[in-house]
Amino acid sequence: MREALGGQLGRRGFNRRLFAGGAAVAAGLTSMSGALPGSASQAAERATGTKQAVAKGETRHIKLYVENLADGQMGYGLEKGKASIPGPLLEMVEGDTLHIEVENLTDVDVSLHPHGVDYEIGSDGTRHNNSHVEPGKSRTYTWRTHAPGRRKDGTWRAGSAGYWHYHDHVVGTDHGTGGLRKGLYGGLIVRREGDVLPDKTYTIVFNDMTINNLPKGPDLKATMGDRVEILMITHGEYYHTWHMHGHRWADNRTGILTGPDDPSQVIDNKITGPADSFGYQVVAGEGVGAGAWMYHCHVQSHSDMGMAGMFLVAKPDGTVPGHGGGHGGH
Ligand SMILES: [Cu+2]
Repeated sequence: MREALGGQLGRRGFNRRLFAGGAAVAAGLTSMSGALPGSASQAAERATGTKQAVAKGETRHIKLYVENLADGQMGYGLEKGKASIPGPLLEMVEGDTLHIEVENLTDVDVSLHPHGVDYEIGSDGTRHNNSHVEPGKSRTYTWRTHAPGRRKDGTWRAGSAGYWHYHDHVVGTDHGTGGLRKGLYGGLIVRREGDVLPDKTYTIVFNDMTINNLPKGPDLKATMGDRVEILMITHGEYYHTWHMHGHRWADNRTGILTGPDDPSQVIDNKITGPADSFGYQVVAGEGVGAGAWMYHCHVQSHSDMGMAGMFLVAKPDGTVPGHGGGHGGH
């Protein structure tokens, strides 16, 4: 559980302002509807009563430590001694810039390589352009993001929003094969202005035959009605399928239908290969109630070998029906 919450804990400190901003806009809309810019009021129409991402074009600086963990594993952490697998969940809104100073507390070269965001070659995190970090040293990587926009030639340039991830690219081999295997990976979410914000986010990584480098999947805890976000990432040697019992999502950027005519397929199972990532939100227990809802890889031999865990949806009194008589424990 600690591993699964690593990102959550990191996010709480890192992203509090984003959530506060979203809440302020949502509250403002109830008293000022019609007086707000188009994108914000359209977002409110889409999801009245939810908190939404607000684009502020912020530039932030954070520090990320790379540390050795028990059993030869490695992790990223926002504080010394707090490295986790997966590493902390990093969140941005389109237009934000993030400077990440990586300090290497291990005795091998490490790096930070992102998917999805804009960065110059010096922030690539690869050995061939010398953008790795030697033992005891630090290096600052810069990630930028942008909203969708029209190019001069009239074509559309996609925005940065998406469910992405970051990882080491130099431990073991020049592709970071050793770093990925040992746990040097984490989730990165870039939101678009107006995106619905979740109550909590769980980062789940199928890494070879493990989930978050654990022999079996961690418990994902929620209470009925919570808006729970899943960021699903795959690393390693195998293809998997991600399946969740009792809950479904739209196979689009956010996992949320944009309207009754959104043509996105609604699914509860998705194939995923190395370095793929996707995400979505569900309302815990919606239409099905509280319970110990299983999630697992649906490749049968994989689930039989332990690639499974529980989405524990508690009643308001804290009990989880059908789960050991109670409080979400084992
Ligand atoms: Cu699998």
